[in-house]
Amino acid sequence: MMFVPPPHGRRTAGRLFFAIPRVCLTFWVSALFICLPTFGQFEDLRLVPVVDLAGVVDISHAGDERLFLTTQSGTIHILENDQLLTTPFLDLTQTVSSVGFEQGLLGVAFHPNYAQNGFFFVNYTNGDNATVIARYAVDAQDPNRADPQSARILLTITQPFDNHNGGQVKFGPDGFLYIGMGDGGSANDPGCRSQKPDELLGKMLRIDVDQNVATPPYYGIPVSNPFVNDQSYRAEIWATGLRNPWRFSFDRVTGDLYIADVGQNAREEINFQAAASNGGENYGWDRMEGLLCFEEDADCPVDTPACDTVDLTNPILDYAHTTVDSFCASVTGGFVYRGPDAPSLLGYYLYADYCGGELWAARRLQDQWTTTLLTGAGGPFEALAGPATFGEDVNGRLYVRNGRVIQRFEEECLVTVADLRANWLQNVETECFNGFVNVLTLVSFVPPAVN
Ligand SMILES: [Ca+2]
Ligand SMILES: [Ca+2]
Repeated sequence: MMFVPPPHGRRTAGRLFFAIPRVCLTFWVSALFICLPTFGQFEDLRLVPVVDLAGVVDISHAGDERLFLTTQSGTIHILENDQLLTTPFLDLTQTVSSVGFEQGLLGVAFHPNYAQNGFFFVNYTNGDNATVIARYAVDAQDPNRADPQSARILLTITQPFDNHNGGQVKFGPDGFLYIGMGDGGSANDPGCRSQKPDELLGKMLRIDVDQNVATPPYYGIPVSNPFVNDQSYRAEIWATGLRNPWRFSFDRVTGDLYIADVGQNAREEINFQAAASNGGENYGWDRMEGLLCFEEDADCPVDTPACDTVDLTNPILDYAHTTVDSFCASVTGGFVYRGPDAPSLLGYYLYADYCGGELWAARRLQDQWTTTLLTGAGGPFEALAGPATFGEDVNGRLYVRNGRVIQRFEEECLVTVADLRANWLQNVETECFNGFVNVLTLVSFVPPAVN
């Protein structure tokens, strides 16, 4: 293991004086502090290196304190108390094909009742270049090992090209497994697969893994899936019109779904689906790329909505490739921050660009989405190196891949609620004065129930 120093691990003595001008205004209203945002809100954020492990594309947890790190080449490793266990949890390198740049073991999701049933689900590319969704179980004798003989294949989805495989699998707050599928690859969705109702490509899928647990296909269709009564659709489809959803996540507090969709040559986008959604959204590809019109294929279904009509759901945020500091642009979706370590990020959705290394924090205020660049001039971070994935642990701590290193978001001067209550005056008047601002946010923060 190799550790590198955090890029911004500064700690300034005597910062009390300098901190005063940017301390937010506080009021005591109905027993709640209200903290107005101030310029420089994010300046005490830092990224703390946790582990050096090459090729991580998924970071997840099983409902306990361990972190599971998945490499594109096909291994799943356990990080326990920030220490990497020597033996992988599961080694699928002989099963997974990662020949193509976007192929490999791309996602892992642990069953909401993992502690009882030991089931987890993987998304990988097989030797035929197809996407496989498979279930595995933990070893009955060893909680840090999976049983490689336990594999049950739920879905095998043919991929016409080796790129745009999506790859994320996650359980929603409804207990169903969501699967992000890319459009099959090449460029410009040559088959208009994202809009075809009988194709699983270019879609968000939703399946019930608690049906047919012991018999093929080892899943069933939730009766509330949006197209179960339309025979022209595959019943697994939850939403359509995606190009290459490279990372989606659920806000662990609200249940809202955020889908980052990689664009073609012009725009990268973030899509939002409220927790109350009944599904069936059409996210537009390839009629639209971000907020721009794209193309009208002759082989699209005749009823495919036209660009910029109400039947398409526009992204909440998009950005131009020309704004990214790189020859390419490729969005990596993150999470809404709900952890204990970085209070200034609470409620913000974090996302990054894999090519340029930019990192943003977005939030909605009065139905307007705004985003703040956290990297480069004026931001707390330098550009990240190939941020391929984010990940949450059981407590909501947030991690990001930066080069080979997995790093955790933290705030430099953090005072805990317990600290504050024990001796708040001391905390206010000592070197953690700036942390006081964060504490105010922390006090009003209600930790979410896990799973
Ligand atoms: Ca097309
Ligand atoms: Ca779109």
